[in-house]
Amino acid sequence: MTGSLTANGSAEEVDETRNGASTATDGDATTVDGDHVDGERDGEHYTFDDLSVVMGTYNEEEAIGTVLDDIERVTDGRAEVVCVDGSSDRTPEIARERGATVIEQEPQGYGVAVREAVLTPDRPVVVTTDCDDTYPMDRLPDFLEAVNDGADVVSGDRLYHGAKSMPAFNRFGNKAFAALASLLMGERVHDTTTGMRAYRREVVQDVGWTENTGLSAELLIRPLMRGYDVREEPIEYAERLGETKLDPIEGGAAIAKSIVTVCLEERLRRF
Ligand SMILES: Nc1nc2c(ncn2[C@@H]2O[C@H](COP(=O)(O)OP(=O)(O)OP(=O)(O)O)[C@@H](O)[C@H]2O)c(=O)[nH]1
Ligand SMILES: [Mg+2]
Repeated sequence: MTGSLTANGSAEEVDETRNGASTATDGDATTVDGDHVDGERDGEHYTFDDLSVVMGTYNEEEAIGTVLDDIERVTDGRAEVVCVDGSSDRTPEIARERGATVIEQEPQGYGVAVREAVLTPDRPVVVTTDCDDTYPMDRLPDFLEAVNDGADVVSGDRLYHGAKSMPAFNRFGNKAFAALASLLMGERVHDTTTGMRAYRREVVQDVGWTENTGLSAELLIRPLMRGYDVREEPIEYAERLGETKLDPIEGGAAIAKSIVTVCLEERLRRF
């Protein structure tokens, strides 16, 4: 059984035959072994009414107003917004004022918050973002379109356009994480640690998640290695508003460990 990773950076059209069904996708389609059978979709066409945008929020009062206003503007107020919040500043008040659902949680790290955030919605399409105004909410329509085109996971690739606003150390680290994951999966991925992705809800519900700081990488690697249709979508990446919540050294080591652990676990579960 096979799955596919499609990098939407190139415009070449290819036909790929999977599980006896023929599908056409944009970009270079390559396959990895997995166990997810991608059946024909029942002509579902999702709109913003089917979309939840979710995020962990931890003292993001400088940015949250802008991020939520952007989501409201781009989706005509139709997307649901869920914030899993550990803040001691005005972040949750600002979120509630703008109609978001706020779930309070003691701060325990990125992955603990984002795992709860992705598992909360009952809408069929879930998009993650950071609450720091780094990710382009203007691209939500493109992410939804890719899901409507058959993608199970659409992963925002910050490095495709160079990510010049990213600190050089982080850029180097993110490239190294992608190289490590690609090597271990036998499949080229370009950005394993991005915070902006769209998921079909079944994917986040069906896979068990174990990582904390490394959750972003896990959310890409497990679906890909299980044969889901995972596509990378180049995105612009902006400079952060407010303070980072990630220690680059400690966080980087945790992410590298998660990548190795998750890739090995996924290889072992094939036997
Ligand atoms: N609820 C909650 N949210 C968190 C926690 N840690 C991080 N976050 C949120 O998770 C998102 C990602 O954290 P960032 O600090 O942006 O981490 P990063 O993107 O790796 O680092 P930057 O490059 O500085 O943006 C942000 O929206 C944070 O507010 C936490 O312990 N609890
Ligand atoms: Mg961030």
